[in-house]
Amino acid sequence: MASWGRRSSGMVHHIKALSKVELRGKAGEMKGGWWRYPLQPGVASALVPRSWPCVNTMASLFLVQRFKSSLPQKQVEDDDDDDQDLDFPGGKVACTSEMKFISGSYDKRIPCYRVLGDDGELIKDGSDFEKVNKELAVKMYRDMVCLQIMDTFLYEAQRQGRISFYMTSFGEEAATISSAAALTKDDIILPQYREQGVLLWRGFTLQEIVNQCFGNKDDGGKGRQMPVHYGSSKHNFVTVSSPIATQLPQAAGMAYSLKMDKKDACVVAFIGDGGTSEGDFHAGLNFAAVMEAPVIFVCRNNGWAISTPTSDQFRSDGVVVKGQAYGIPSIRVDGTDALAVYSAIRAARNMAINEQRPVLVESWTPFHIRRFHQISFSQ
Ligand SMILES: Cc1ncc(C[n+]2csc(CCOP(=O)(O)OP(=O)(O)O)c2C)c(N)n1
Ligand SMILES: [Mg+2]
Repeated sequence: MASWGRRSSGMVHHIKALSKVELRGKAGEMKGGWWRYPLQPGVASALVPRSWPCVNTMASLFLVQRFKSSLPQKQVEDDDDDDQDLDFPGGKVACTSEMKFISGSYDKRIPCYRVLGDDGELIKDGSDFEKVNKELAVKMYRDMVCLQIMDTFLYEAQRQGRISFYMTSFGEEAATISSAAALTKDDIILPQYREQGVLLWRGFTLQEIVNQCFGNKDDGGKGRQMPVHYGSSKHNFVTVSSPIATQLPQAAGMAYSLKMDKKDACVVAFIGDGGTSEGDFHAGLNFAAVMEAPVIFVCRNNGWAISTPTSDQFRSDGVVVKGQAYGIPSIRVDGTDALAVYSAIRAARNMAINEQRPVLVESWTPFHIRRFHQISFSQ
């Protein structure tokens, strides 16, 4: 146990040292208006601005036009005879003599909200996004770099047999760090297992992460959990639970308790695309919708549940449309676009708290980073 302790503290030292070097080394390479930070060769990137054209001189953040949220449609337009309307729970429903099945898909897929293009420039002047000040932006970038370096060390440690299990966030740095940046520390996080970036953002130290993964004497969970099953009440981060999707019904219930206590906070439940194939995903969304609970469901859709592609999991247009089916306002966002994720989560938080209702965010992260890097079991 003592030797594990020594090894883990050495690792923390290396991660910290590399984080600094990385930041200094890359700074000289900044060119152009916006800087796309390469995460790995061939890996999609998080986007970071060079000159921060969006920086707000005031310390606070600009207000952004809120996404419109609509209550479930109560009244269906009716071009037939009004007398034939059916009065059904939820509102009147038009009658039609035409036998017509609704389609299983839309003509067009739901668009993906992006602020930054592949070149790192704003896609469009006047884009609908929330600007960040320089201090916040630098912290976002620093934590993304730190997260990737930490992942590299712990992934290698797993491959070397030092720890039994590890989950990286490669390609998903912006999806988690930008989400964390958009929240307050009163917001309660229910993670799946790949959201260690949120913990880092909230001040959970590298040493605490490594203690957990090594299950050493300083681990807050006393070594009783598998690696990556982090948790910290101090950071409002509920311990990772091995059976995926169980956190969703729990999130709905927890959010309902915030609602009853009239708290100015929401619950944020993360889930992978694979998690949406579990019954708990549907139970959680429906429960939250009916109870009008202030919870944000963030689905990191990376296209795979270990080796099962999304095409073998569902035939819907991804995950975003499932929210609509439950009467939940939903958005699809580019999970590698730090500003888009930040803006979407800020808007979702406003909506969840001010309107006291759930919101679903489907965050698309790179589909081509496969399990070899993302999941490390001991086999
Ligand atoms: C209820 C349950 N079934 C199966 C598993 C095994 N399992 C662990 S990770 C995983 C894949 C999850 O994929 P996804 O939700 O897309 O997350 P990703 O790893 O892609 O981030 C599965 C099936 C589990 N942990 N819990
Ligand atoms: Mg997945």
